[in-house]
Amino acid sequence: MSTMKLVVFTLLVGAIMAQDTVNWAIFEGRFYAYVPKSLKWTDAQEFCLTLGGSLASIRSSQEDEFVKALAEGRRAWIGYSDAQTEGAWLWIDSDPSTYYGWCPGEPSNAGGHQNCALIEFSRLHLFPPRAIKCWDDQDCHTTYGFVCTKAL
Ligand SMILES: [Ca+2]
Repeated sequence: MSTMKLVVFTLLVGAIMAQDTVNWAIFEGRFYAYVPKSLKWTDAQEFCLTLGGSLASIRSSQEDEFVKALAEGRRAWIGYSDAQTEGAWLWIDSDPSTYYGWCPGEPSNAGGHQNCALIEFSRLHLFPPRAIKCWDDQDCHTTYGFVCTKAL
């Protein structure tokens, strides 16, 4: 096998294997997948790009619940970041939505370096006492699974 053929073959197998790691689900006109790979936020976005998508934007409470159900209680990066300008949270896919599902007290920017959002952060709600799952900002270099979306 020539080197070029080997490169093409390797890329092809790589693409097929990448596709195999995700199960797409459909919600209101988009594909969504929870990817159980532990990656930094920028690497997660790169991985979503290889699947023809992007880290997920979340635009309503219904979509929030759907995406959380996909993640099955696991923390997961979504495509929301204020890395460019502190406090100016933007969706990586440029979605103009202003919906958010932050936990009480979040985004905290703890330590001055929390610029990426994840879902399924557990927070104890005191009155009435119950565990709630909501968004938290964390250090973008921390590794988590993540949720990709792509167009149908
Ligand atoms: Ca935080």
